[in-house]
Amino acid sequence: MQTIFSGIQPSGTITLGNYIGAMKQFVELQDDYNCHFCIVDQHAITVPQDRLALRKNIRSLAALYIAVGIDPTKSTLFIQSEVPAHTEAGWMLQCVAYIGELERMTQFKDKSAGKEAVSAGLLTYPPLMAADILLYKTDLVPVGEDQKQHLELTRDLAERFNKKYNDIFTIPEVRIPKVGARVMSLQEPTKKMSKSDPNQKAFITILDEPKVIEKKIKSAVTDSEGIVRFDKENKPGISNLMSIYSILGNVSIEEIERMYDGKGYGDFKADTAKVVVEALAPIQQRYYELIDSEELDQILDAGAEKANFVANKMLRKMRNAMGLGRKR
Ligand code: ATP
Ligand code: LTN
Repeated sequence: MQTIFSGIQPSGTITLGNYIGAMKQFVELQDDYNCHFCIVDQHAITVPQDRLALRKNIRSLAALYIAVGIDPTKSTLFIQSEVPAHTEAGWMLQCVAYIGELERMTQFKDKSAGKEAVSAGLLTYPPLMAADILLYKTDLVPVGEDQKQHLELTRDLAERFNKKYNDIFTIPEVRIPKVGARVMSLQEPTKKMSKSDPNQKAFITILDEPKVIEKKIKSAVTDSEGIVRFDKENKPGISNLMSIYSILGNVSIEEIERMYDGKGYGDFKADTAKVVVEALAPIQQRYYELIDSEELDQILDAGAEKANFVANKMLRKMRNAMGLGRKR
């Protein structure tokens, strides 16, 4: 069986973008792969976080993984900071990475733009991500489109390490969904939907209540043409809503165009909201059952134990390859 690794930052409640671009595919893949899903809290602290909010978001993300359908008997679910091998391997890979290539990462450029104080961790974020992936001999990394560049760097670092030290790493492939790889902001549909967007109206979280979802979709930016037609370039707002409808409602884009032929944006938006509310209802119900349960702690304890075991084996190989410490 091939191995999968993916991570999500506990930087806020996950959005429809995270769900459609990442989590939904995790659920579909877990029957066919040896899967590891991680709550990457060490990555979240590369930007300022409130400690209480971070704690809450970590637990909430864990519950959401289970609520969307991750089965802990099939997949390993764990918190990154509970497996210290990640930061140690991340350090070693920082020493393999070049500053120039890290400065070229678009996520770094986007997140540091216009900021007065930028943490060094924001720059060295990708080698830590590479460590996450490489520690588990990962074959496949399912992520949204925005992470493609980080995956290319991970492959470069793995190849460089293999050549320079010892051939120990599997070179991972990226897996990007065909539809929904880039769910756009509801307010600026040329920008990706992001959970850390300061404008709350720009994203729908997976825990938003029906009324909130209706409101956000109603106020989503569209165009003045008034025709429900898929055209990403000229009609990014409507096309984005159509993609969301299509994926969550299991209806093709062509079918949606037919269904709303001659109807206005009002009807289309109201129905899109309905589709979203219905898709999220069972997830929300399971989430509230789990969030304060002991079951969740047991799942995370078991996940950390399994992950520590696997990661430590690779970490020992890395230390040996680089000549750190004494031979073990
Ligand atoms: P932040 O706003 O804190 O940077 P984010 O919302 O961009 O966070 P991440 O935690 O960085 O989310 O990403 C988790 C996963 O969700 C990744 O696989 C990423 O590619 C995917 N993802 C994030 N935003 C979108 C989006 N708008 N459309 C599709 N996939 C997305
Ligand atoms: N950088 C990713 C989160 C992330 C990740 C990973 C994804 C951290 N480590 C390992 C896949 C594999 C993000 O911002 N979405």
